[in-house]
Parts: sequence; C-alpha cells; structure tokens
Amino acid sequence: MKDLGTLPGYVSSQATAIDNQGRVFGIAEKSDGTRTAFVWQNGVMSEWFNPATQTVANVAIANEGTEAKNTGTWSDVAADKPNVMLTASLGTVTKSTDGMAPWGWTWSYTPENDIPTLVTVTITANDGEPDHNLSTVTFQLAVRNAPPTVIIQNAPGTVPQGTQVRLSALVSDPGTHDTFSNYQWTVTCGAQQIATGQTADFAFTPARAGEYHVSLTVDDNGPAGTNHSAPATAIVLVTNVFPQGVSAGGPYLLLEGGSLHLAAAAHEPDGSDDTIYYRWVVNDNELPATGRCSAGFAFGERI
Ligand SMILES: [Ca+2]
Ligand SMILES: [Ca+2]
Ligand SMILES: [Ca+2]
Repeated sequence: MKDLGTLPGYVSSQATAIDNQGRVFGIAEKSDGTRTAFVWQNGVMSEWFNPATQTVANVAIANEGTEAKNTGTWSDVAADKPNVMLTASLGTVTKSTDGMAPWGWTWSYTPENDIPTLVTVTITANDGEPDHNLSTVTFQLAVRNAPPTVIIQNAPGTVPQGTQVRLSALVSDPGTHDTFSNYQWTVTCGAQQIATGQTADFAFTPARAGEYHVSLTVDDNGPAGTNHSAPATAIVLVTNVFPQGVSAGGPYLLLEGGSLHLAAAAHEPDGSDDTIYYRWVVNDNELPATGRCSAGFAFGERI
C-alpha cells in the first residue's frame, strides 16, 4: 500500500487503475463533492483531463451524396465509460465500448452538396463531470462535386425520313441541390454534322435515310473540371420513303407521225431533301415491248 496524496484543493483521492508504465489513475474529490480525474506518476499527482479523443485520419474526403467516414479513439480512465457522450459538430458519431481502452468511435456524414472549402469537424467527448469534462479533437472534411449523369429519352430506334425526332434529356446527380445547364446536343450522319441544340428538349428532322448518331452532355453548377457529364449517346436509323404521288400523266393522244410531250409528277415526303430521278419506259401494252414501238419514239431517263 502506498499513500498517493491528493491534488491541491481536493480532500480525497481513490485509485481505480494502474497501467503497464506504473501510472496510477483515479478520482480526486473536493469537500463540496466536485470530482476530477488524476494520474499519479513517479510520486507526482496531476489532473488527468478526461475523456480523451484522438483521430486516426485527419482528413475525410467524400463526394456529394456519398457517405464520408472517419474513425478515432477515446478513453476515460476515471469515469464509467457508458457515461461518456460523444457528439460531432457535423454529422453523427457513435462510440464503441468493446474490449480495452482506448475505445473506438465512428463518424459519418452524407453531404447533399459539394463544399467549396475544407470544413473543420469537431468531435467532443463529455464525461458529465463538472470540471474538465470535455475533450475535443478536430479533423478536416473535404466534399467534392460529383458530375451529373445524363441519358437520352424517347429516342426511336427507327423512323422514316422526314419524320421529326423529339428527344429529351434526363439528368440525375448525387448532389440533390445541383442545377443543370449547358446542354450540348450533336447529331451526325457519317462525317456530316446534321444538327445541334442547347436545351433540355431537342428535336431534329432527318432529311435522308442513314444511321444518325446523337450525343448529349450537360454541366451541373459545381466547380469547373468536376461538373461535366460523360456523353450520352443514341442511334436513330432513318429509312428511305419512296417518292409519293408518282404519275406519268396522260392520257395522251398520239397521231401517227406526230410528237408527244410526256409530263410525270412525284414528290418526296415533307422533310426529305432526296432528289427524284425519273425513268421512262414506253411500250404498246403487248409484251415483249422491245421493237413494238415505232422508231420515232425517244425515251429514256431524265432528272
Ligand atoms: Ca454539387
Ligand atoms: Ca453534382
Ligand atoms: Ca426518299
């Protein structure tokens, strides 16, 4: 047995633990009942500021919309460990009391948006004692913007030429408060750029048959370099529509030895810019036609 003495101003002390280094921990009490923790080492008793918290990592990094985490330890030699309350200035912290001290704590926070500068997060441990009841530790939190994700809605697999294709952008973002701008639509067919657009809804009319490639990107309001979506793409196959209203004119009356002017008509569907080529074949309705027409006929193609 050894008399440890007590702290100045305190009337009694009670040891509760001793560690491998020979340090003795316990509680000193004043005459008015105020208590504090002490540590006794090499014959000297001093106040032991409890509880103690200590981080493992000093910076937590997360993207908006995803959970940021950090862990650390805490201890309280003198107080009953269930009485120690851990709180966080941002997010939530939970403590563990498994095993031997120091025990662990886990902090988490899910930011709804990126934060332009580092944020200092303070973890506070409070053992409920009237004096020296708080211990704090801080770390830095960095929250980055996450780029938006965009998809192209209402893209038809196949349309006839001349049909307007109406598309819209569906944007999602882990940052629930983000806003979107700078829509960039591009339509190409082969090496040719067909159309561009800068709004969330976009339409174009393919004038010719072919394979049309649509691309779309969008920006959110986060910092440059983090705010640009990956491109969304769609392919629209455009089929040819044959000329409509094809007519060779007539009926025609041809007198022997006379000449005849034939007038044909046809048109492409609206929106098409195809060129119409005409091929005339003239016969006398008896097969085979070749040789049954008079030599005075001229027929062939014209554009
Ligand atoms: Ca954001
Ligand atoms: Ca974002
Ligand atoms: Ca056509």
